[in-house]
Amino acid sequence: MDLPEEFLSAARKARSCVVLTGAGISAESGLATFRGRDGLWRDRDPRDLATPEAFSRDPKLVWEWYQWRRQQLARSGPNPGHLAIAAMEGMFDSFLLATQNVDGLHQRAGSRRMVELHGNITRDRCTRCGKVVPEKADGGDELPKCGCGGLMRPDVVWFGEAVPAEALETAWEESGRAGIFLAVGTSGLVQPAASLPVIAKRGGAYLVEVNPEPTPLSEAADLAVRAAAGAAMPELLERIGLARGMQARAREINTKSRRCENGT
Ligand code: BV8
Ligand code: ZN
Repeated sequence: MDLPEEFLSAARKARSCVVLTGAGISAESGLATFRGRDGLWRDRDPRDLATPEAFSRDPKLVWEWYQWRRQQLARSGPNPGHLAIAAMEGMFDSFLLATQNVDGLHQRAGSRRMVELHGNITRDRCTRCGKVVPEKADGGDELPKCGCGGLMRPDVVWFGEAVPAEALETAWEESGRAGIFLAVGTSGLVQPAASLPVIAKRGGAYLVEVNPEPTPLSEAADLAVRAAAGAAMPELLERIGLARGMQARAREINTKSRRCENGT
């Protein structure tokens, strides 16, 4: 992959790095994106289902959709794109991954320095007392209930609901200070997440977009890598590592993530 000198110099000099990911980074793990061709669930638009109104109107339908997504997730796992981002943490003094994804694949890939902007599908939350528990097995026709009698819901942020304040604060602060910002696998349509690259750019970050398609972020990007994240991220990781004089570490990480790719 040809990379401009400005990218390599930004990668060399940056003291802090922020990565924003969206559904596209989990596409190569076999999970449907929100807005791609495969993004629709049966004949419904996810955006009509991921709302508190849909849940109060028909909790059974919304639960069916989440159980279907949990089944997809159970058969899935992190791909080399997730692994490369987890490895990137150790290359910068300050690093933050802000994910819009709710699939938990970044944590399974080893990411630790991260915030979940939209919650996590592997947890349930009580609509009455707010208690959060690990997801319960599919109870068939019975809707999951809390010990307090309240109806459980997936612990995710729906459209029209506030993103967890602490996660957002951290993401805003780190983005404003980032020397390099990577927007990976996101259509850049959902707010307030889509404001992060804009804040980073305003703070002087070098902005990289990794996405096979152009998005509303493309115009502001200093570098658009028109490729799938599973292929591009290990390559970017190695080049960033080389630029930062971490040859051995970059190569070792890459072999590991390539091994993951061939499932060895
Ligand atoms: C809120 C969890 C207010 C559920 C999700 C301005 C300011 C503030 C809010 C708004 C605003 N304008 C509009 C709003 C409202 C709304 C919004 O942004 N609407 C959009 C659609 C216009 N925002 C909200 O409602 C947010 N809440 O603002 O509340 C508030 C404040 C205080 C008090 C009360 C209320 C909450 C938004 C969170 C919604 N929840 N998910 C669940 O998942 O079940 S969002 C959902 O979309 C997912 O999280 C998803 O990740 C996210 C964003 O989509 P992407 O990740 O970008 O995925 P997408 O499919 O769109 O794109 C995939 C991309 O990957 C594509 O570009 C594709 O080309 C690329 N790709 C494909 N394959 C690959 C690839 N890239 C790399 N490699 C590949 N292999
Ligand atoms: Zn409860």
